Formats: sequence, structure tokens, C-alpha cells
Amino acid sequence: MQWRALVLGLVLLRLGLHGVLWLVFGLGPSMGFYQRFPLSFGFQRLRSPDGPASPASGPVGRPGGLSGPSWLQPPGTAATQSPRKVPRRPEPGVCGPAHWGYVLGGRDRGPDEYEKRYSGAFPPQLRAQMRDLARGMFVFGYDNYMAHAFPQDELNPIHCRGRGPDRGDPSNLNINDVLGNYSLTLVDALDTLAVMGNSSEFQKAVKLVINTVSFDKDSTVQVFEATIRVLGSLLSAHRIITDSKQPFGDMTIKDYDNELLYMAHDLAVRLLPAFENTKTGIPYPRVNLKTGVPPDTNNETCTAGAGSLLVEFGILSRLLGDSTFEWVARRAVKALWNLRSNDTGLLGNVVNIQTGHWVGKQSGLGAGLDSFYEYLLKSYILFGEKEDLEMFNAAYQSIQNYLRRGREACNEGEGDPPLYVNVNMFSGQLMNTWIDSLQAFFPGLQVLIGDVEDAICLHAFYYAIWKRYGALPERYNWQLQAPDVLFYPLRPELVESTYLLYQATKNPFYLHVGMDILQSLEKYTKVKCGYATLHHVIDKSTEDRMESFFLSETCKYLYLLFDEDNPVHKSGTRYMFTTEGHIVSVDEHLRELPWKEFFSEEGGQDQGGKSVHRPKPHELKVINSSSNCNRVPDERRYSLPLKSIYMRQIDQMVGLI
Ligand code: DMJ
Repeated sequence: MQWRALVLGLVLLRLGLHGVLWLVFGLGPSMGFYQRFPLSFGFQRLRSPDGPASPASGPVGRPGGLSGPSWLQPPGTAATQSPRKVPRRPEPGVCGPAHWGYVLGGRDRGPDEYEKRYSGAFPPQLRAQMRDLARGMFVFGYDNYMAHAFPQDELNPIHCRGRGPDRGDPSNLNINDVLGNYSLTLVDALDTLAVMGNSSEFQKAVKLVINTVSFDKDSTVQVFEATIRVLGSLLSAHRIITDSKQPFGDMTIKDYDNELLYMAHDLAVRLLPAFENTKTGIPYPRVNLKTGVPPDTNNETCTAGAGSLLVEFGILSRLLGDSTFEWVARRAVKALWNLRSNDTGLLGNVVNIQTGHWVGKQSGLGAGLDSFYEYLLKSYILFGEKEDLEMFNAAYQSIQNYLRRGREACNEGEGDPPLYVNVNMFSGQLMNTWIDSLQAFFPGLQVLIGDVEDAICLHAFYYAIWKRYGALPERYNWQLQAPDVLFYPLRPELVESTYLLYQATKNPFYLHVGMDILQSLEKYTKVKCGYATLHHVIDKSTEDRMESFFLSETCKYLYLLFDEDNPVHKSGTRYMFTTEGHIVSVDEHLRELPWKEFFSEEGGQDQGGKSVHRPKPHELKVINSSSNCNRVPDERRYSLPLKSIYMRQIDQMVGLI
């Protein structure tokens, strides 16, 4: 009797909890804004095709009796179907409205209702309002940084103060990896000023950077962070200044003499010691900008940190006509690539740069690996080197084979909707049941390769989490359906994917998503002098930190989402975003090698056909370079694949989470 009472009590408790969630988070009938745009976010436990869900404890992939979400099961099991071949294109007639009528089951909604709900539902006035809100968000953060923090690296938005490296505690890597005492936030924000068309502030900021920022600092920074946030921004701003077409308004600088390019070169040279004395060619994770690799340094690096330098280093090399930078970055990518598992084709997340031994065997899409994949594709887009695309395609296929769980198609078939999980790189076995917020960049990457249907699915999953908390927790446990790590440092990844999906689909749904994100940022993170990191996505407590990527990425993508006529996505121009959201125009000039060949380990030939000795890692020295950056770029449109999507696909997807 007691036992039965306990079970009954638990059932009632659970029903009560669902009721509370239903009321508090609006997971049931829509209210307010969502009366016009109703989405139902049923956070019900996912069920396997043949029975109720059960906890994911116990060995995964046990033959027979598998239970719980199919995400727990290895790919290729009956429940999950065989690994997905990519890119998957919907077959005509299969994904059409008639089929969805079946998939949606009881929810009998005709096409008209979906048309009404999602199409034309975002009036131009509202869009302009949201664009202005995004610009205002940037301006508030930027102005406060300039007033209270510059020339320090970051703004502490709650106490209205500046923040620099933590000299008192060198082990505080969370701060010291990023803050180099080089006015990080100002540097990182340069091209956002241009994208927003603010030429006077852009010109002022560039002059400030030229006149006040120096890299001759006793700062030990992470090579990756310095590259994507500082080097990338300098190069992007340099290209904006020297662009003969000036699409953003007059962003030229009087008497500009390539100073930003020289600064980029200076910084890159200071990062080069990371590539010396490494047996594998994989760089050390950190360098001191004055003294090189610290004697007590760590030999372990994450894959993304070591393998996502090619875009910035490649641009620098090609602008300078000096292959050194691209060569070291490319060698690092290849070294990592050669260490992938023979069986799965996957890479781990942490590697020893001397032994090539994988210290972290977790393979996933988030922290430690995210931008590694991103830069394989983006390097190809920018430089046109076939080998980059080949590596990307192979990596993408392995991701589909081993990381992607759930049913093959987003909107049809048996099983749970798709999700990308973290697995052991050698066995493909599930390693944990969380995903991290960094992974939310992946749908954006999928848009770039035209796998839009899958991107829509995955994006909807992340958006559903955002809806629940008004932010993305750093880690979310999909089995427990609760955050594992609770902070949200104003990251851009979901906005980035939202923007790219909007560009690909032009579906107003993504404008609604953007509006939702803007509104929660305003509501939960705006403080006295800027926008603050959310310490806890549930109780909404804040931390006194505004990371530089908030201005360089989060605000930029939000603004671009609503700024329909921005030159970034207008025809006649073509831009790509670096992993830090810096814009780079894609043009033939960057596809030309100013040197003849350089990809062999031994050496290559210069333009005159003379053979060139390729330095070994320990021989690397600063190589003088001459600038050829004033060539007029040959603009050609880089177009995202434009595909229209079906409205109910979204509705069904979010309803399933
Ligand atoms: C940024 O610095 C970049 O987007 C990077 O690739 C990942 N992390 C942050 C933002 O979350």
C-alpha cells in the first residue's frame, strides 16, 4: 500500500510540475506575442519508438532492450536507422505538405493556417524597430566601454569599470587567455561599427587603435583567442578601409598607410613562437607576446584552438605575400587531421602537441572542436584550396555517421528528432548526455554547405532551450532536460545560426526568433553600464563581465538579421564571417597564391620558380614581407543557398522537443 501511495504521489508531483511549467513558461496555449505567432514547446520526455523513455544509465548500445531517447543509442541501430548520408536533400513529394499531414497526426492544420501564422507576420516597421534595438544594444555596450573601460580590455558592466589581465593570478586562464592588455573590446568591435554604417566612430576607433594599441606586452595569451579576436579584427578593418567600393559608407582613413595590416603582422609574428619546437607541428596553446612560449607551458591544446587559425593566418599571408603564416596554420590543421581515428574518422578535443597522443577523446561539435570544422569549410570558401573542402566533407560525413542521433529526417519517420551528441572518437560510443551552447553555431555552418533542412531541425532544438530559459545555458543535459552548467556569457552562436538561416530561407520565423533573443537580452542581461554575463540562467543572477564577442558577434548578427538592406547580404558583394564574426570579403585576390607552391613539407617554389627551403618548426624566424594589399579586389557575389522551407516543419519540430 505504502509503495503504491508513493508511486501515486510521484505521478501527481510530476503532473503538478508539468502544470507549473505549462503555466510559467507558456508551454501550453500561447499568450501575448505568441498569440500572433503561437509555438508550442512541449518539453515532454522523448520516447523511443517502442515504449516510454527510461533513464540513460547503463551501457549504451547494449543489444536488445534498448530504451530511452534514440539519442542514447549508437548510430545504425534499428531504432535510429543507418547513418545519414549527407548532404541530404528532400525528395520531391516526400517532404511535401501531404506527407506532413500524416506526420502531424492529430494536429490537422491546412497550409493556409501556416501561411497565416508565419508568412508576412513580421511587418517592416517592426523589423526597423528591432534593427534599431540591436544597434542601441551595441551602442550602449560600446559607449560604456569607451567611457569606463578603454584602454583596458573589457568592461565590467555592473560596476562600470575596466578589466585587464589578471596579473595577480596567472592561472586565471578564463581571463588571461583572452585579455592581453591591448584594448581588446575596442579592437574586436571595429568592423561592427562599419557594418552599422557608423563611419565617424569607425574612423575614430581605427585611429585610436593605431595610436594607442601595442602588442609589445608582457601578456601570456591564448594563440587562438588573440588570433580570432584581434588579428581577425585588424585584418577585417584593414580590408574595409582599403576596399575601393566602400559599401558601408566612407570608411576610409585619411593618410592610411596600412597600419592595421602592419599591426596584424606584428601580432602574428609574436604568435609564431607557438609553432616552434613542436614535434607534431601542432602549436603550443599560449605565448607571451614579449618573450614567446613560457618555460612552464602546457603541452596540451584543444583541437579548435590549434586547428582554427587558418583563415586569419591565410589572409595575412596572402595580403603580405609571405607564406609563413598560412604554412604554419595549415601544417597544424594537417597534423591534427592525420591524428584522426582510422575507424571513425573523428578527432578528439585535446591533444598533446609533442606526442600526438589524444588526451581528450571526446568528439563533438562544441567546445574544443567547433571552429576546427568551421575553418575547414571557410578556408575553402576563402582560398579555394581543394584539400580543405575534402577534409571538411570527410569530417562532415563522420559527424553524420557517429555524432548524429535520432531519426534520419527532421520531419518524418520513426524515432526522436535529430541531435548531435558527444562520443568517444575511437569507438563512437556516447560519452555523456549534454550538449554545449557553442554547438549552436553548427546550423549556421550547415547553411553554408546547403544542408538547410538539418540546420532547421538543430536550430529549433537550441531555440527551444533558449525559449525555456531566456538564454542558452553553457551546458544542457538532454537526458535530464535541465542545464548542467548554468552560465550564459552573452554568446552569439544561436543568433549567428538564426541570421544565416534567415538569409537562406527568408522565413520570418527567424525574425521572431531574433526578436525573442533581443528581448531576453534586454530583460535579463542589461545592467547599469552595459550587458552582463548571466551567472545562472534560472535565477537570472548576473556576473560583472561583458566579453568582447558580445559587441563583435552577438550585436552584429542581431543587427544584420533585421537590417534587410545591409551591404553584407546585398547582391553585388559577398562576405564571409570569421569565427569571431569579423567580415571578410570573398574575392579572387585571396585565391591567388602570391607564392608558387608551399604545401609540401620539404619546400616549394617562389614565383620566379626558385626553390625555397621550408623551415622546420624549430627554425622559424620572422620573415620580412612586402605588402601587396592595395590590389583592387575583384568582387563576386557569394550567395548562400536560398531555399524556402515549409512553415509547419518548424512548428512540428519545436513541438517535439
Ligand atoms: C567566440 O570567441 C567565437 O565565436 C569562438 O569561435 C567561440 N567562442 C566565442 C563565442 O562564444
